[in-house]
Amino acid sequence: MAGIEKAVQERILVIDGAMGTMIQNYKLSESDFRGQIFEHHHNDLKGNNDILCLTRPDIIQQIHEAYLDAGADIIETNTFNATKISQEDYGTEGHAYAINMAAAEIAKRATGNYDDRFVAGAMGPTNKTASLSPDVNNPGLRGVSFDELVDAYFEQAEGLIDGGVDVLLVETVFDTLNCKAALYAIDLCFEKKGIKIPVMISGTITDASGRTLSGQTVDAFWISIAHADLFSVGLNCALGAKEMRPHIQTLSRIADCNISAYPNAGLPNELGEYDQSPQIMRAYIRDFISSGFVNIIGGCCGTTPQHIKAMAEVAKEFKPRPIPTLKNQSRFAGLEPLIVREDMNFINVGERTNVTGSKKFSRLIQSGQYQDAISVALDQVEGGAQILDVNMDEGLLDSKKAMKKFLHLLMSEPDAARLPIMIDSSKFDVIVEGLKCVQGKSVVNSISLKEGKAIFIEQAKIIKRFGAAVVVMAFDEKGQADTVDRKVSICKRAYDILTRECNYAPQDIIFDPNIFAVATGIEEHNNYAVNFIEATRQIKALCPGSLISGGVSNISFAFRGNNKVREAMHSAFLYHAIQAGMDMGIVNAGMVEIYEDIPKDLLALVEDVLFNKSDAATEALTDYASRVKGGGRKLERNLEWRDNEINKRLEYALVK
Ligand code: THG
Repeated sequence: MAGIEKAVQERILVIDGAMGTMIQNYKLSESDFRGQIFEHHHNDLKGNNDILCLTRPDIIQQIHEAYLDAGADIIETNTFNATKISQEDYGTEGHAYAINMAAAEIAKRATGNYDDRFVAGAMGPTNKTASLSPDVNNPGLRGVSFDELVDAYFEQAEGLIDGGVDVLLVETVFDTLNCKAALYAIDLCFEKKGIKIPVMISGTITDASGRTLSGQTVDAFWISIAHADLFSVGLNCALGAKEMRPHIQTLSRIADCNISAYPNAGLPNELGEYDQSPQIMRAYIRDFISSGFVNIIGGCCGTTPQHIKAMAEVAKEFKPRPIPTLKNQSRFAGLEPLIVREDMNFINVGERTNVTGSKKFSRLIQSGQYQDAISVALDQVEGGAQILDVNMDEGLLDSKKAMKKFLHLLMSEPDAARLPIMIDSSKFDVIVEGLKCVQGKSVVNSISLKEGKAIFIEQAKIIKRFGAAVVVMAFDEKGQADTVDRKVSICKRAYDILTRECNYAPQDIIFDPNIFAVATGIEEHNNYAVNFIEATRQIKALCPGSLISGGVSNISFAFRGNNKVREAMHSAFLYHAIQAGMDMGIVNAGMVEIYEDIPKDLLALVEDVLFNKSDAATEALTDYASRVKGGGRKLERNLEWRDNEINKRLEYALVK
């Protein structure tokens, strides 16, 4: 166990305060920032605090020592802006590695005089955001890509590790996609170096609504990063301790790792300064600690060694928060969380944002009408979809490009961005492209043992690095499983590989035992519904914690064009599959009718087909179908409510 892991079990750890304000006190000039190394640098460097690690290491070390003297257990390296992305503002991006390495060495030197103090390598959010457009007129635009962030964070992590930091701290996270890129890079870096050190994450809530800048709630933020085996998660900066309180409380309830909080010294005044005194701040911190919210506390903007001293005194009085044991639930997230609770009947995954599953969507995407294609997603949300399946697998499309463009636009549509995304493609590079566009915890649809175990493991590990859950199809080297035995044995084999060799939580595994069309006229197809339902029952028992899903509309492909019969088949099939343990399904959201509402004569015919009750079942249903051609329910978004007066509109919106 690393020293800090032992220390955090014994006491509440104190993290240091602001670096920037301490540097300001030295009233440094341009030439201090330049030193000798940058004497002839083409840009002004004043204000590039991180460059002081190279040009005035003496000052940075003094500041660290002041915080250590005040009682800080953890000091942060002076590297908040030391990625090549942020350093570009000063034309010093070529020095990023050197800054990080030097910063770590300075901090380590400072802790050298103490036992049991730790250096956290600070990794800021960068000055760019991967989830938001820098241009209001072009919501699909992004100022930085996932790959660029991974590249920059990898270099920073490597410099910090080479300089000897004890932990890495990804902090002031305002966009979870940036944070996920940092986690991705850190994981790559650990793999390259064959080491692992603790990782801390600290997000920031920038407005009173309790969301990150990129729009996530605190619980969605946690769900989106919980894959990374974190030492701690917490919040820093922003609005100060008072406003942070409810969000730290939430995190401390839902996160099964250490909790950190290092707020600003209150809200900034008109001059942008922070003036909460050490005494006042101590009271807030005492409240955090005595309420059992935190394991690590400290200060951000406006806090000084006096503030840290006051906090260290309070920290000594209390025991650290015990880490809670959480229920093993499947959790997904868009801007908001989706937690699969026991009392939840079924999760609807909207199927229509699929170029092979909707003629309308396909036409809109292929003609480049992406904004209109978004309305297909909104219709699914309105129809009750809780996850959106997005598929761009069409020969005439550049699927990677289409996936990226559509997801970027979708993410700027608040009503749709609330939902987790199911990234659906048979091409793994399209899936990876999709994963790079979403900040939440997505579901990959799908992987399988089709091309053997080695490729399966390779893909599973990449998905895990992005923090997504995964749909596994019952498909192996021999082909798609259609019998109960093959469905069950393939899923069990995949379950064992994922949980034992890829470190997957069972809750992140969703099996799809293949829903195939019945009543096609081919006799072998007649057992397909029964086989799915029976396999579901057995897989749920054999693979505890995992979920079962399937493409429900496949079952009725033989009745294309006859929505009345199709909808009856879908709901009757779901009624029985859910009882057998099916947890979620890809459906035409809004078009799944209630089992009890299916006309009894139709229901009898449908169930004869689904349960393969007689040789005449297919013919009887086909016969019925020919008499009720057309029909089916219409899903229309009625926008009349928008013409009402304001109170009625609000009422409608609230009820919705
Ligand atoms: N398992 C998993 N993923 C899947 C499937 C699955 N993804 C795709 C598919 N199967 C599920 N999605 C759909 C989407 C639409 C239809 C069927 C399955 C569908 N569409 C109408 C049709 O083809 O008749 C479209 C009509 C129209 O264009 O309006 O039926 O099994 N993991």
